[in-house]
Amino acid sequence: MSAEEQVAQQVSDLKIADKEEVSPTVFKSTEDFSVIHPLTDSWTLWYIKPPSGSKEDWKDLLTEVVTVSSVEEFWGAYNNLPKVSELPLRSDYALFKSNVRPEWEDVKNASGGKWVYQFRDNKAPIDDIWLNVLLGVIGGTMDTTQDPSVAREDQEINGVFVNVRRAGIRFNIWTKSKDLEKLRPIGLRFKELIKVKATDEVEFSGHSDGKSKNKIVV
Ligand code: MGP
Repeated sequence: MSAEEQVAQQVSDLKIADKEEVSPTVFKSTEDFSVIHPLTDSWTLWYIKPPSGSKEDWKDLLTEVVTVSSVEEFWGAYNNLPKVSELPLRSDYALFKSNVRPEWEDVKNASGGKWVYQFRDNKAPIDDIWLNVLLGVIGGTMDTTQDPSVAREDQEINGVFVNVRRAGIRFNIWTKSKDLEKLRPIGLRFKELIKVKATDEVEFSGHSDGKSKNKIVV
């Protein structure tokens, strides 16, 4: 089995293993340690396989792997999936709120954009950085708009991508809007979570802005 087939097999095994019985949550009991810890949102992990030819439809590359709604489900999924460093070139992982597809076309992404940083050398601890990004997103520490005074539908982060590319591993934070006042603190927080220097720049661009227009850096 090739490395690429092994990754596909692990992804599909996890899809089958997903969801056993529903357990009581921590809100029901503060003493019973078998209870589960719900997340504020459900998140879906997607695997995007490398295109095998130039004519392949983007939609055919996407596989919905697993949806997690609790801390325990998150670790169950994370511990059974290939690490980013084991993925084939030109593949991606994406983790999105379960009501948003990881596509520009989704109505919740269409007016938004993404903060991006690409590690151009192969010395960065990519697996640790991706885990940091995942925890920052599901735990709500990445989304500086996620405080109790902000309505859920006004929160900015829809999801995150990691792209495995020859030029280097690229991390992307997809946002709902292009409102820079709200997005600048998220960009700065993103820099902290991926542990780049303050002088390194992360770049924001809108999904509909084209290649070079309207790029903002922090
Ligand atoms: P990419 O993964 O964002 O960048 O998109 P990459 O691989 O570095 O390549 P480049 O083209 O930006 O230099 C790769 C390709 O995947 C795009 O050109 C699209 O064909 C397709 N694609 C990626 N995304 C995130 C989408 C999407 O949301 N919708 C559609 N329709 N196609 C997408």
